[in-house]
Amino acid sequence: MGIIFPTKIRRICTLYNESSARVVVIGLDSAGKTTLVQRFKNLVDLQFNLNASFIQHFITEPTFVYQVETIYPRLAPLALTLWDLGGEEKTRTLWRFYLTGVQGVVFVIDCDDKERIALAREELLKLSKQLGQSSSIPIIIAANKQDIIKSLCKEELILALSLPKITSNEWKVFEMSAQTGGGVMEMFCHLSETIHKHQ
Ligand SMILES: Nc1nc2c(ncn2[C@@H]2O[C@H](COP(=O)(O)OP(=O)(O)OP(=O)(O)O)[C@@H](O)[C@H]2O)c(=O)[nH]1
Ligand SMILES: [Mg+2]
Repeated sequence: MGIIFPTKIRRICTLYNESSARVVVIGLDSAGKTTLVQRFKNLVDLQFNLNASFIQHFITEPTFVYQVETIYPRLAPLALTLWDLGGEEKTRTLWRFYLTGVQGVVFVIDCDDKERIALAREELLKLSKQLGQSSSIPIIIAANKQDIIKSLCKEELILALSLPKITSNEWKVFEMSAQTGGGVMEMFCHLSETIHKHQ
């Protein structure tokens, strides 16, 4: 037993080449960013730990500035260091300071909050401009809260954000629910693979 365990750890470390990609998780307040990061962490925990259990509900507080988590998903080419930024109005002005050296962006949208879709679009446009010349940085749009029946679906969201016009960065929309976990692992694995290809 004492020999097998370190070997497994070494194999896992080799798989990731002990490196991680820097990613910002951005979006309006209450979009579900912190829940998403916690859900991803929980799903990865379930991949590795037989004693782990699915967490039904996360209790979150509005994020004050930022929180950071490095997460190592099984079989993804790169681990992800996720900078979960606060989305409240006064905190949004600080987002630009976290974009230096970033390799990927997850822009989280509450698809049930139709009244603020225009505001989310504005912030996404601003972000895209701030990324400036770094158009090789992939932007993942997390169409969150799909567990709520009246949420905008992927096609409706693409229209509402006028996505092809808004950014010159490579983008992709994932329907998901941080609450149920649906779509979460697929989204982060896609991001890890895309960043890995760009390296
Ligand atoms: N129904 C549903 N509720 C969700 C989902 N994701 C998050 N929530 C809820 O949305 C609320 C806000 O979630 P947070 O994760 O704190 O949002 P945030 O984007 O981190 O917010 P700030 O830190 O203030 O920027 C919480 O009550 C979550 O339980 C989801 O997929 N479905
Ligand atoms: Mg938060």
